[in-house]
Amino acid sequence: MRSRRTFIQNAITVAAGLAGASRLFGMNRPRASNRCTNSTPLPVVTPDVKDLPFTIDNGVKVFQLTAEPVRRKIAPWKTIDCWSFNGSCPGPTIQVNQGDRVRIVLENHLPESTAIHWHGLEIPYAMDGMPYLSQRPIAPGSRLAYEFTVHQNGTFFYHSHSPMQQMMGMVGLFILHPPKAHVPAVDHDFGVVLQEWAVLPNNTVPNTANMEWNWLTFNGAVSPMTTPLVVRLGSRVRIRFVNIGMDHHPIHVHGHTFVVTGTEAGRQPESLWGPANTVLVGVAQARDIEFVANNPGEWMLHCHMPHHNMNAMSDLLGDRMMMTADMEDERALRQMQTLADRAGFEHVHHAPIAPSANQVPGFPQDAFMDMGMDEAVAKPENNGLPRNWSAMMMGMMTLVRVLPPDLYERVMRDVSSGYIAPLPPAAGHSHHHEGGAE
Ligand SMILES: [Cu+2]
Repeated sequence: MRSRRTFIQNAITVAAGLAGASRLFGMNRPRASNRCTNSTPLPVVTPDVKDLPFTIDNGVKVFQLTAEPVRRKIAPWKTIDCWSFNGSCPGPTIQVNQGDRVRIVLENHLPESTAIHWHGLEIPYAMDGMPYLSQRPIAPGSRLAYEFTVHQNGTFFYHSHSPMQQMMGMVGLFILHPPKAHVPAVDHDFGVVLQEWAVLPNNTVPNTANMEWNWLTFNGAVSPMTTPLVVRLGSRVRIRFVNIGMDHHPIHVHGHTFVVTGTEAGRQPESLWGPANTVLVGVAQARDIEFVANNPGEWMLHCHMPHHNMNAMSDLLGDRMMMTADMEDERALRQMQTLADRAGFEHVHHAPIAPSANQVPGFPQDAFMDMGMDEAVAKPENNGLPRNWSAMMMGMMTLVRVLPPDLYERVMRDVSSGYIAPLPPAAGHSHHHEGGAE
């Protein structure tokens, strides 16, 4: 129990997730991106989040969830106190098959009562998770079993129905697989949970009553700590987004055109698949997008709300102020280095500014905000990215790495073995001392 509580999600690799999911579905799938030959749906990979294992009891898939507080590292320099399922925020991903009978036992280790709602599932009223209506609140230290048969398929989620507990992080993906993969079949299937947090400067506890959010996460991590989605060039990719917060998120992918193949109610008819490159994932909604990754590159996938692709967005207070407090280039750089030393970054640099910058009304806007932290977020999935790639990666953002087969194989081998490649030489990177001001 203790180890679960202190479990740090960002140590989990995609490889572990894949291996776990393959075991979960009893599949023998040595290579992640091979299209299924038997039309069995691929397990969904939730980067930075584990799958929830199960046992079988008389044909019923039995899952154990524990609602409990956890310290979650959302950025290399920011850890928050949120509420979780099984020490995971967002909660572990549940994956079952359409038609399965499932039993989910919720044990409450929170200091207050709770319950779980199964968002969008057409299940008996008694299982709906509504305290005082369909059930008694689950008191601290007690447990309750939910049991139902799932007859739908698609991207669903589970969450506490208490608004404040939701904003403390109590949500997780609930994937219902169809008996046969939807056509056209995908080669990669990812899940991404969108969350926002209001953590005031020098605090670790989210302010769930706030209306202004300063940390925006994909699967519980802000960029550049998010683990990229690594896909093979030419493969068909599905990404499932779920939003259980206070804000809407227009999710945008670079370099590709996708279709929206599903909502929180399951698969959409093909006649509704209009082309797009941005999908609005509203509160309480799920959206599945699919595209052919036919354009090689390190493509951004991010919420396009300007403040949602920033970290520590808190007016000009607190932790953001640390980076912008001094408008002199040299002193600002020293301040950034001080912060970086404290947070364990190993190098800091930023984009060039003009010698006359301080005479321009409005300065600074972006200057001093982009901080490279490649070392602090190094992981096999990032192998081969250019030096200082992490500098403009912030907030609700990750990369879709569309890699040619040889490079894809190499990165996936690294993911399996846990090998982290040395950073490429710094030579080519832009720095204000190296020719920024003409
Ligand atoms: Cu957003």
